[in-house]
Amino acid sequence: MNGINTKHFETGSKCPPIDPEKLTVYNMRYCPFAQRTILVLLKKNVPFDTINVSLSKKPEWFLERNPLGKVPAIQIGDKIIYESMITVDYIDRVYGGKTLNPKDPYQDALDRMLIERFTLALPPHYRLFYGQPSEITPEQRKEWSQEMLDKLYVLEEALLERQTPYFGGDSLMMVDYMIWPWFERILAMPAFAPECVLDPKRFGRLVKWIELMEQDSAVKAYRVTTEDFLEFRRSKLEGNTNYNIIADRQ
Ligand SMILES: N[C@@H](CCC(=O)N[C@@H](CS)C(=O)NCC(=O)O)C(=O)O
Repeated sequence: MNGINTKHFETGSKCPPIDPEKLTVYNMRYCPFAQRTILVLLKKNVPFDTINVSLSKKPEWFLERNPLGKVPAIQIGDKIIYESMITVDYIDRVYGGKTLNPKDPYQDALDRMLIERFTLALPPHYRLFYGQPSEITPEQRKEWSQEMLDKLYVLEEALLERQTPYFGGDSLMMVDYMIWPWFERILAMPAFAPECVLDPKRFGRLVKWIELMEQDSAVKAYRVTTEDFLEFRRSKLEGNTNYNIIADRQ
């Protein structure tokens, strides 16, 4: 019924019918947090419907379901769960298929701490991605790019320490999916911040990890192209965010 590339519902819209037997994701096609949830659903082959919502004109019924007003949220019957990490843990526990969280509690804790440390790279990333280019001096751009790359170095160190191709070990696990969405966006950054290139001399393991992740079927199924990210960014910077770039092409 409601696919991942459907149009985004806005304020004043009517909520589409919800199948009580099926999981529904409240999503926004360009949200990296919601992407975490979708990747886990795809990987575990959980059937789901998607309701895409506009975040600049949020439907009233969406705010009733998630008082934080953020995507992702999931609904199964009367149950509503929000916050990306909470949704993926729930899905991993409740649905069959490959278990993505590590069974060992210490490994699980190490993975979660790594995700927290990775998020320190996000403030400079967002400043560069959504800051008005006319208000960012070349010096600031270089400084923030450097800051982002320096904070990402924790990931290179983790792969070195773990001596495995994925953060989750020899196969792709939850920690990999929790980090991945921002890399699709980081790969689009050199178009407007040429300093934001992951130099394989410094980030050899991370670059190989990106190549492996790009082969994953869930990642491929939901991937947004660099061109579409740049188009989304352009529309947002112009103050008229276009959530329906992909939907309008369907
Ligand atoms: N901590 C939340 C963050 C989710 C989030 O910030 N989502 C953004 C879109 S990428 C959002 O819904 N923003 C709408 C708003 O803050 O009003 C999570 O992990 O799910």
